[in-house]
Amino acid sequence: MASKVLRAVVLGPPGSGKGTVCERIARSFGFQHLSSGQFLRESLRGGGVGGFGSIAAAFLALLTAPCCCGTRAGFPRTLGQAEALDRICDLDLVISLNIPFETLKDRLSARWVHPGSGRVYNMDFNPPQVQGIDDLTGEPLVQRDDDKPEAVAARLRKYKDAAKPVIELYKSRGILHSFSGTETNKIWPYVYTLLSSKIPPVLSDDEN
Ligand code: G5P
Ligand code: MG
Repeated sequence: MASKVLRAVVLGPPGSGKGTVCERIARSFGFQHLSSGQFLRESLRGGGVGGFGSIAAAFLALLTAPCCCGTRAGFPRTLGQAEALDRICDLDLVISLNIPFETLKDRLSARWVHPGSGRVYNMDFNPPQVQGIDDLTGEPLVQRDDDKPEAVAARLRKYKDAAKPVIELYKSRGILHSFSGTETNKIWPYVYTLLSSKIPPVLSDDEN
């Protein structure tokens, strides 16, 4: 059973490394990683018709699970979602990733994903052992439709407008921790140190 619950969210624009950082946090601290984007994709693949409301409800239910230590990538993304989250729990900390736009575009054009699990690869950063094939299942990897350059620009604009008030809200509460840079490997040690000050790790930072 978890001895302490830490409620953290990771915010950042498309391609900023939310998923990558959350995976490392999950491994290093024995947390569960929840991704709102992955929830949405799975729902659509499964023919889900409940819309974002039902996904949000499932996501919020998971957030309230007792003894669940977790990090959430991509939620809340709007002020309305932040207010909904406020009604069910108090966040301990918020990690915000600030990555230059050109870096985001480059990363997303080289991203490949395993649709079944959501596992993420990058042809430069963490390539699969065999090109185009998932390391664990041997199934084919795909590129996300929303990773095309024109879609990335639109996602980024949408993110900026929606995220600004959310970031301001958490800043005013003194729980916002922002990290800027172009490389996850350089940002990661700072994230690890921050979290280690709140909850004991199960792995050292270089084991990721
Ligand atoms: P998602 O799935 O949450 P986005 O757009 O917020 O989508 P995305 O694209 O999944 O975020 P990420 O998780 O921030 O990006 O980044 P990542 O996958 O870890 O890293 C990006 C790539 O860079 C990967 O290939 C990784 O290997 C590589 N990489 C990481 N670090 C480095 C590095 O240092 N160097 C290099 N070279 N590469 C690196 O949501 C999808 C959509 O669903 C909707 C929205 O429309 C959203 O756009 N949605 C919501 N809508 C409403 N409310 C919500 N709460 C919603 N959540 C999602
Ligand atoms: Mg992601």
